[in-house]
Amino acid sequence: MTLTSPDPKLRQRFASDYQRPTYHFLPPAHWMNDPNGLIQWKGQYHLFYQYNPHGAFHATMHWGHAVSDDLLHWRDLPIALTPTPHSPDEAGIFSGCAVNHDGVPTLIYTGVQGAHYEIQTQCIATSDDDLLTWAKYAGNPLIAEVPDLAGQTRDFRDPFVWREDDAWYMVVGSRIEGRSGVIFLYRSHDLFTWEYLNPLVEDNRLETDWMWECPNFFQLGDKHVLIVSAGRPNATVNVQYMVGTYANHRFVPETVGLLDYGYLYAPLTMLDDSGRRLLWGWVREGRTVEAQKAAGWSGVQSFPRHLTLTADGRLRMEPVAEIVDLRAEHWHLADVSLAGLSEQPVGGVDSASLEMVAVFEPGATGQCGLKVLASADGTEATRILYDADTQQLIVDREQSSLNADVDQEPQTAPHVLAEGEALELRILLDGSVIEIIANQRTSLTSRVYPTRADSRGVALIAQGSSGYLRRLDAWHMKDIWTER
Ligand code: DQQ
Repeated sequence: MTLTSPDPKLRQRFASDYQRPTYHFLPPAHWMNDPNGLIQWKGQYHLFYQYNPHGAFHATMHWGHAVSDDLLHWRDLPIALTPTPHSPDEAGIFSGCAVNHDGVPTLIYTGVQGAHYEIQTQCIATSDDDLLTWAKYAGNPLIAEVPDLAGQTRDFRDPFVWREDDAWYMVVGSRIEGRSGVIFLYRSHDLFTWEYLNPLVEDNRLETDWMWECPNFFQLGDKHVLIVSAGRPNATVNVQYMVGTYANHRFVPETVGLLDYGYLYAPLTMLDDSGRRLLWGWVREGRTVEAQKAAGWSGVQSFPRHLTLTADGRLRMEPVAEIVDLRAEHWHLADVSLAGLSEQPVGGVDSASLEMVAVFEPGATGQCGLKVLASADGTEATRILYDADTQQLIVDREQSSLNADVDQEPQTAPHVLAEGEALELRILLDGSVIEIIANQRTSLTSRVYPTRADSRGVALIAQGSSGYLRRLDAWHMKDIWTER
């Protein structure tokens, strides 16, 4: 079998699509959703992802594959996993993880069967050529049955595997019929034979009556963290995290939070060689299925984030430090009183690929923030605001696009500042993607689809604010596919 990597020139056909990100990872074309199988192998970062090679819509899931030396620039590799007819993965290869099994690169994933993916089983594949080609285990599936406790047999997916003491452990996402999401915990001594232990979390305190998918479970500092994506067909989805303690195969959450208040979904983490816990997530689209098909691409990976814990046991998130190598032209503004100010353009900024760091003293009342992706004639702009009265982050998308068919409703996230704490906004703007992380702990990912090529301006904005801008730094970001 000859395997070819996607032609890098494939990307060029999107060169004039200014809604398409240029420094976030996405495949050369077509559909991508969850990150899968993250692993650092011989120094290189491997990113696999849910991929439909036949178009920009969710169907026939494969695992796409890319590799990076620096977490910034990626090289497309051949598709890693393809559904095999008359096998446990004949209808698709759903999400999963990668481990180093005594020197053998190993992928563990969910194989699905049936027109509605009604049979979901856990499968394994290995590589003997440094992750380029993969052989599925002839004895698949490894786990064919959902534990009885589930009361249903369909939703059982997204294995996440780790090494603990002298055994392998696996968590699989599922739901207990009529009750809640659940994470099932398994143990193995050889990675092939698995013994079901118990639900990882006994006392499910999260309000979700649907399944928990894409579990991640890992140690962070002196705590353990469980991340689950709470999925529900045709309804709001979100990503929740729990920080707590783990003993005797049971996890007891102490702190619960939302990992993101917007479009980031189904994240996956990995431990890299330097000991960093890194996270990628699927940034969903905010436009119609037809618009995605017409564009020829759908789905973006969030910029990799480095996870640590805050002093009060919440998740701290920051873009990986490597990001500074993408910074190019720089703009700086400092010491601006917001009293009486409504708008002050940041002169010269003309970019839809920006990293921004803004530090405000927001004052006791009113709103302050930034206007981005602003057209010269004022018809398009997106407003990223902090509302001091309600202590909320707001993304106002009412004017983001002249196209009425894209998501335009405002997005909000509660963000309470401690007494005297400044507001720090870290913003990664890239075409139609805006990742906002406030004070390293509140994440709001947005999608906006400006229609005008000149929607690239930035301004400082305020309304009824008594606050102060300490500083704003903005950098144009290099295109990871064409610039070094
Ligand atoms: N996406 C995959 C599933 C997973 C879901 C299918 C989450 O494995 O549960 O594409 O987005």
